[in-house]
Amino acid sequence: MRLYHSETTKSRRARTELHDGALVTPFECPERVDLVLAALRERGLGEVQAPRAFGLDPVLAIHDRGYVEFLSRCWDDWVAAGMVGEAIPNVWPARTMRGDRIPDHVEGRLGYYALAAETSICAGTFEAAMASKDVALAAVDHVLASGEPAFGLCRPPGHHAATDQFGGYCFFNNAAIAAQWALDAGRIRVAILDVDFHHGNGTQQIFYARDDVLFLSLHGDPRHCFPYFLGHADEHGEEAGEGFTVNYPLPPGTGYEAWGEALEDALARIRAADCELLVVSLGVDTFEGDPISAFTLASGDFLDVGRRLASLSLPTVFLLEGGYAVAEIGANVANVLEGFGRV
Ligand code: Q9C
Ligand code: ZN
Repeated sequence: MRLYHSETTKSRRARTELHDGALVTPFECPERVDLVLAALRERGLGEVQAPRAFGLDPVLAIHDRGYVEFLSRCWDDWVAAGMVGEAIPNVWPARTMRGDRIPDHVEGRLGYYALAAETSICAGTFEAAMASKDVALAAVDHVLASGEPAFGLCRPPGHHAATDQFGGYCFFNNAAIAAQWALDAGRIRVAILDVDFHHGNGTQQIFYARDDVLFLSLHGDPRHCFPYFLGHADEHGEEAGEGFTVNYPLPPGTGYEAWGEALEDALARIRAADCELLVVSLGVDTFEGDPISAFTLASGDFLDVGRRLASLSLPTVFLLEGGYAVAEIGANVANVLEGFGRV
């Protein structure tokens, strides 16, 4: 399996995350990258390569131009406005106000382009997001060219990022950008299987009305879990996309047996859908030791996850999403990839 990694993904090191009413050191930290990389190397899972720079066009195929421009300038504008801490949104165009005017002031713009407040923007954030999508694009490009599977060590993650909103530690939707790249390279239909603990609200929103991307997500029930406002079982796509979104909301405390049953249902739907490429949004925050999540998968279960995914026999690209039990993140990711390769 080919592995892609960029040192530039570590150029974002936020100091603050609004968590439980306090500003804490962010769970989504650059150490995650080094720990995953070390585990992949130790297991000899494949050759590690750096991505080339793919530029902004593949980003603009998914994201709004004004949003990308906002992200590229946010930190400089924030500093120029004389702010004290990191850029944290604190006001939104909520239900009772207008959402059709984009403010000029960076504080207002932050709220307009944010879907949550835990993700502070700091120096290096845009550069890291650019490197992260380059990792995803290099990985999918390799799969398309060779048929061989690939893993992209994306960081920051992507699946919460919507057309014009960041949040949930995500800025560019790496999986969506990779899927669109495959479609633009001639693939007719792509499946995105999201196994991160959290619902992939951004990926769902991006493809909700489309029939060229089948999106399936196993996640903590939004009645109890972030992102709270999307990911219910009755969301199944709209217009041409009717039937091309499938959600498996599962209760907090779900273990591997029940999770695996949902996975088997998702795999059956992928088998039935005539897809030419599988993009796995690979979060390992389903792990029992994850500090902000509520499923109870054991490290060894991730080997079986990989085996089950391999049973699809599809060209497959894995892109890292969440996983915050940093001591075990390397072993958990490596287990999925080893299980996949073993079949
Ligand atoms: N205070 C990903 O896994 N907050 N994002 C959760 C903790 C946001 C997770 C509650 C979690 C975002 C890619
Ligand atoms: Zn997650």
